Order: sequence, then structure tokens, then C-alpha cells
Amino acid sequence: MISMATQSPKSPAPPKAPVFKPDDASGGDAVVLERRPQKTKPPQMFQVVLLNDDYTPMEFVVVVIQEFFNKDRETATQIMLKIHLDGKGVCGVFSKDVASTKVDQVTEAARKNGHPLQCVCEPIE
Ligand code: TYC
Repeated sequence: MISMATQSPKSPAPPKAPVFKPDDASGGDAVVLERRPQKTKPPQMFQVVLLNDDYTPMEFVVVVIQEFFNKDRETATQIMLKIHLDGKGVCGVFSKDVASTKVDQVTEAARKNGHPLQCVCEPIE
């Protein structure tokens, strides 16, 4: 007689190992990422400041503030008068590159028109 090493058809099926089903579609390989505090700081900002002098015409300063700092005539006039009375005034706040370009543009316009108007930028905070 030939004996077979098979299970008897009458013996009960072996207990199945528990099956873990992941909640996601990762197939169980999901990686949990830890949230880290933000490392990048916002960029340093610069204010562009006009300085008062005794020679640059008020009208020229008003037009400069309108043209280079996108202010309406009313606001530009108020800023010009503040500079005239206090000695200096902020015309806008920008990133370093933009502030530096504004200073160059205003200075070039002033020199081309024969005015000594001074424009500088300074870091804020
Ligand atoms: N003080 C100038 C005048 O009386 C006017 C002026 C205003 C000049 C602002 C420069 O940034 C300035 N003509």
C-alpha cells in the first residue's frame, strides 16, 4: 500500500493567520512624517526714504512719489509735506532688490533734472 503524506480530507482546516489591512493604499508601507517647525524666515524688508533739502521743488518730489511709489496725488502730497516738515519720510517698503532699484531710479531722475534730492533705503525691524 502506498501511503500519501497528505492531510486527511476529514481533518479541519488549519487556523488562518490574522490579516492586517492598512487604512491607506500604501500596502502597509506608509511612512509617518513628523511635522518640523518652519526654518525659513521671511526676507528682510527695506523702507525707501526721501530726505528733505532746500532746493528740490515740492512739485518734483510729489511727481517722484506718484511715479516711483505708485501713490495718488493726494497721498504723494502728504508724504512730501511730511518730508518737508520732519526732514525725512518713508515712501514704501520693499524687498532689498526692489528697494535698491527704487533708490537708483529716484536718484537718476533727480540728477537728470538738476535736483539734489536724496533717496536712501534702510532695513526695517
Ligand atoms: N524742502 C523743499 C522745498 O521747500 C521740498 C522738498 C520736499 C525737498 C521733500 C525734498 O524730499 C524732499 N522746495
